Amino acid sequence: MSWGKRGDMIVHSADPLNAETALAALGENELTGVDAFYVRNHGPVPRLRPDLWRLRVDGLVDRPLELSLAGLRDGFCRHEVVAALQCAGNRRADLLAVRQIPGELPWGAGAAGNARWTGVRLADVLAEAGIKPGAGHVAFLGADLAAQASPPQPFGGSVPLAKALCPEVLLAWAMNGRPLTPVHGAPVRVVVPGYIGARSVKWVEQITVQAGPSDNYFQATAYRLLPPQADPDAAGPGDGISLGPFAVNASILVPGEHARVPAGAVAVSGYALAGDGRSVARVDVSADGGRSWRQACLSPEVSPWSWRVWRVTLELPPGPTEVTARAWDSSASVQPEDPAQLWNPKGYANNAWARLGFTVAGQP
Ligand SMILES: Nc1nc2c(c(=O)[nH]1)N[C@H]1C(S)=C(S)[C@@H](COP(=O)(O)O)O[C@H]1N2
Ligand SMILES: [Mo]
Repeated sequence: MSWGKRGDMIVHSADPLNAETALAALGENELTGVDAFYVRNHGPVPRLRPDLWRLRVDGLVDRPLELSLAGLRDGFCRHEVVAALQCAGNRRADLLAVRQIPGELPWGAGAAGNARWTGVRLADVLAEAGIKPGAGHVAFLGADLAAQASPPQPFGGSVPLAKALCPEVLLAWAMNGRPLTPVHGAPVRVVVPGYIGARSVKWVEQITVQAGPSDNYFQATAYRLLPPQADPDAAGPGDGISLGPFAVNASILVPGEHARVPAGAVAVSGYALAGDGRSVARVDVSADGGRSWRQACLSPEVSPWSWRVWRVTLELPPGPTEVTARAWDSSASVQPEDPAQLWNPKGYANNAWARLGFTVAGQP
C-alpha cells in the first residue's frame, strides 16, 4: 500500500511503516507536503471510523468527557498552527557513523517536517473537563498496538500540565488544510510543537490528567537519553533523561548529497528549527570546516513553531567541497560541532553541525 506517499520517500521499514522525506523533496517548500511528510509508526496503522471515534478525557478532572469528532469540532474554537514535527531519531545516521546503534532505524535529516495543523486547543478541552488540584501531567493514549513495547501496549506519552495548557498544543484533525490521512493519525492526533515527535500522539483516544508522567513504555522507558556506556536492553522505566523539548537543530538540503553543481555562485539552503519556547536566531554556514562563517538569510517567521528555511550563496572553487551549517536559538545556544560527543545508545537528539559533501564542476 502506498499510504498516499510520493515514490521518493526513503522507506526504513514497511511494517510498521517508517519512511523519511528525501532531502530534495524537503527543500521544495517551506510547508512539507502531506505526500512527502515523514511517517514514524510503532505498530500497524489503525483504520478508525470517524463516526465511531470517541475521545475520553479522564483522571484528575471535575467532569470526565467523552467527545465525538463532531463534538470536538463544534464544541470548541478552531485554531491553526504552523509547526514543525521532529522525531527524536532525526539525523541518527550521523551518530551511527560514530558507533553502531543496533535495533534503531537509520534516519537521515528527513525525519522532520513542517505543516499547518487545524484543530482545537487541548487547553480548551481541559478547561471544559475542569482540572483538579494535584494535576501535573497530561497523558495521551493512541489506538495502535505497539508490539515492540514490553509488554505490547498502545502508543502513549505525556507532557507536563504547563505545556498542555499552552495555546500551540492542538488536538488536530487536519494537516495543510486536508483531513488527516490514516498514517498521520486520523481522525485526530495531538500536536505538541517544540517537543520531540513522540509526544504528538496519533489516533488519540484517551487523555488522562494525572500527577506524574505517563507510565507508557514510550514515555517511561523508550525516548530517554541514556549515558554512552549504558546497555539499552537492560534499561528500565525511569532510566536516563526523559526527552521532551528538543534543542536547536538544522540541516542542509540543497544542493543534494554528492550533487555536482556548476562552478560559480552556488545556492545552499536548508531548514533550522528551535525547540520549546525558543526561536531560530541565526544560521551560520562555513565552506572551510568551521574556521570562518557566513550568515544565511532566514525566511520570515510564519509562526514561532514553524521551522525557518535559510539560504546563502557561496562562491566555491572547483572540486569536492564540504559545507557546514549551524543554527543558534534565541537563548544563544548553538548546535555542538561533533556528533561523537552526543552519541547515545538509542541514537536520539543528534543536533551536531550539519555537513553536506558535493562537487563543484571545473571551468568549461
Ligand atoms: N499513536 C501513535 N502516535 C505516534 C507514534 C506512534 O507510533 N503511534 N509515533 C510518534 C513518533 S515517534 C513521531 S516522530 C511522530 C511522527 O508523526 P508522523 O508519522 O505524522 O510524521 O508521531 C508520534 N505519534
Ligand atoms: Mo519519533
